[in-house]
Amino acid sequence: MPMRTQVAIIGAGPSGLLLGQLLHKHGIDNIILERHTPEYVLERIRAGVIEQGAVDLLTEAGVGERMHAEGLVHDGTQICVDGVRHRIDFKALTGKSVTVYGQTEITRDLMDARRALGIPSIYEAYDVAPHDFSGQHPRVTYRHDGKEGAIDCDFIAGCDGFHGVCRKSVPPGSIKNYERVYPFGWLGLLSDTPPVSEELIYIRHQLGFALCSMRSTTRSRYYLQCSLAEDIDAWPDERFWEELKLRLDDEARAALVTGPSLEKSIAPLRSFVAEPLRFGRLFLAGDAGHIVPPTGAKGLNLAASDVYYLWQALIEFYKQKSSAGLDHYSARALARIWKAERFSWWMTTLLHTFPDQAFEGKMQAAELDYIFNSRSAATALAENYVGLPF
Ligand code: RFL
Ligand code: PHB
Repeated sequence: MPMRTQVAIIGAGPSGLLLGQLLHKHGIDNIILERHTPEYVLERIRAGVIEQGAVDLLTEAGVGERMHAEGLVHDGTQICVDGVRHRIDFKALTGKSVTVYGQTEITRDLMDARRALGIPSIYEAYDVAPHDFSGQHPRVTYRHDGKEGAIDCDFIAGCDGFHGVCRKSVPPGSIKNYERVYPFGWLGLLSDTPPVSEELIYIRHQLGFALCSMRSTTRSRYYLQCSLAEDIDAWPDERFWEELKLRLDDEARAALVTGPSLEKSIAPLRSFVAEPLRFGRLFLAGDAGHIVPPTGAKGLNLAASDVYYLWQALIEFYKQKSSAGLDHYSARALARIWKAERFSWWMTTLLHTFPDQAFEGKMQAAELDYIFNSRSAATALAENYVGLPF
């Protein structure tokens, strides 16, 4: 006998977990199917910067307590060009701040809350497949513990990330993909060492971009622009620290505390948007529908705004018997997604070293000079970084 729920959610990343939590709070049943174990999901080191809108939504979902206690509120960020640091004062320019609180912690808070409420999740669900979403009675099939399973539902939420199954299940003629792949990646290192600065430092350097970020006052996260052909085994910790030092300004170099890495990985940089995000009763949310390069810190925040629109639409459907929100989901979400895509592409273009750097470099220098000397230009950066409204 198949199980039955109102919303079958595929993927237990931040999108799926947050949607499930918000729906449950409003009496809408949901089941999450996740391919990996909870431990595996928690081991992925990803986002660190959370916009106020996402903070508010997590608070609304009832999982804000630890984030409010442990998250670091940042009123600005630093941009370092040719060894000189400039500050973008978010608070003065926009009245808003961002919160530094790791995606791992958000995921843990959401997982703990879901478990405590007894909302069903099936981890290690293999061969998950969405069916019949163009009609009124969708179904999700999967394999778990060696047995076949099926869930009948009203809607399927595809929260299964960029490599998930939902987007791939849509007939090719009904989806259009927009994509840009960048000619470099980010080599990231996490360490239990105090950050070099109280605020993040985005560094433009002739050797390549670098970013000094953090997870807490005792845990740092650093990134180096690297070649896509780079082999992680060629980067012992010592080599990473030496390369980072070359890209830092004097003050940061003097303040840098090195230590053993807790995690080290290479991520490619990509801009990607699928249109539309709705296919009958299947909805894509988060990385399943779009990817941004990490330079603007927008990925997780976009996942939160998608979830907000989808959650509101589902409430409208169940409580007010109106399909209007569902009908508008794709257009509403995409309007915000494309602005974040533009900002992330622009930040990436502004700060990285490109193969044809002679002309690009001059453009970058001119634009940075403009940002540091024009309140309007700095405000445009700050307004996008702290997050456009949703
Ligand atoms: P996720 O987190 O990829 O979760 C998708 C989940 O779906 C599961 N799954 C399946 N389950 C069942 N069946 C299948 N066939 C399945 N296929 C996949 C996966 O196992 C997984 O658990 O997507 P979600 O929930 O949409 O969340 C998106 C965010 O994870 C992502 O946008 C951010 O991490 C991006 N990002 C950042 N975002 C920010 O807002 N601020 C940042 O500072 C920031 N920094 C980053 C980042 C991403 C990075 N990398 C490595 C991609 C820094 C980095 C380095
Ligand atoms: C991070 O801390 O992982 C991080 C912060 C800011 C970014 C990207 C990643 O723009």
